[in-house]
Amino acid sequence: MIYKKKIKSTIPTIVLIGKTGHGKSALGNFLLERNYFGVSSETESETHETKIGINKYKNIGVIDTPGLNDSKGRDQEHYENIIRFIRNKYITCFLLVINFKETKISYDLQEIIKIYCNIFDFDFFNNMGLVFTRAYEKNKKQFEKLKSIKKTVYRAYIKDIIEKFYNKKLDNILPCFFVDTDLDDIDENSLEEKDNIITWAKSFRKLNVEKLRIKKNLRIKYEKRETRTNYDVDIDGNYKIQKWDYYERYVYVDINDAKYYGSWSLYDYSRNRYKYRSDCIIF
Ligand SMILES: Nc1nc2c(ncn2[C@@H]2O[C@H](COP(=O)(O)OP(=O)(O)OP(=O)(O)O)[C@@H](O)[C@H]2O)c(=O)[nH]1
Ligand SMILES: [Mg+2]
Repeated sequence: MIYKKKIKSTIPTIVLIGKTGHGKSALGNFLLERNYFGVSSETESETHETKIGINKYKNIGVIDTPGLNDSKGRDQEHYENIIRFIRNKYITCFLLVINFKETKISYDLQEIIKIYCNIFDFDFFNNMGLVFTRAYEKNKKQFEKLKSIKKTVYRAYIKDIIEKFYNKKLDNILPCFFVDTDLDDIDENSLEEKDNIITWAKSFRKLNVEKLRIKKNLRIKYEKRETRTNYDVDIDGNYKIQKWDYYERYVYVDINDAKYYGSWSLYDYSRNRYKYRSDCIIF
């Protein structure tokens, strides 16, 4: 029998992340220079599996992921699949995909960034960039102005969310790329940005994705155990019974630092019975 040794790919690979419908799969196709990932034509979320594609000519890999904050409540399933999938890949960077036409940083997007902070590691965000899709504007001057606003506002805001989440400062300045990923009508700016993205993605070493663990709940940052003791005394004839009851409960802290309390449950007890009154009465 011939055993084929599986050689791990060392092609630098980008992971596309972001909100449903913002254009991850379309960007994936744009970077691969062919229609490979399924792109949605409606508002329904399209991608349900994490998938890798390779652009052999540019020597770059792209991983498309399902958007989180899915309306059908499949976030946990999607998250677990993403982690399992990327753990053995040669990941060098992440691109957060944002729709250029959105006029403000939605609550949803903020929530999603916190989820990514919760499921990935701090180091990954030093290798993260922002890609604005649907980035086109007839008026060049207006386009440059909008790009500059996006860069200033989004960079600062997203950096702040990440740094607050980890309570650590990023080295990264969050590079911003602007593309219109329509393969049938590619403009010069997008072509240039594609090369910029690929060069940027190749400038990093592999991230340590093997160490990622799967959490039971992608929105829970951490859980901690709290205990309390109940002390009581019972009298039984000439005997005193000292009673200690030990209770525990779990406190869950979510990505917004809100706390949820589990119910108290008895996990141990002890009883101490001793005579405290003599049986005979002395006159
Ligand atoms: N013209 C244009 N259309 C875009 C661009 N990016 C995305 N779209 C369109 O936006 C819709 C959603 O894009 P998708 O790539 O499917 O979005 P997604 O982020 O993969 O969504 P999920 O798979 O649901 O997470 C599709 O109809 C795309 O054709 C862009 O840069 N230009
Ligand atoms: Mg998709």
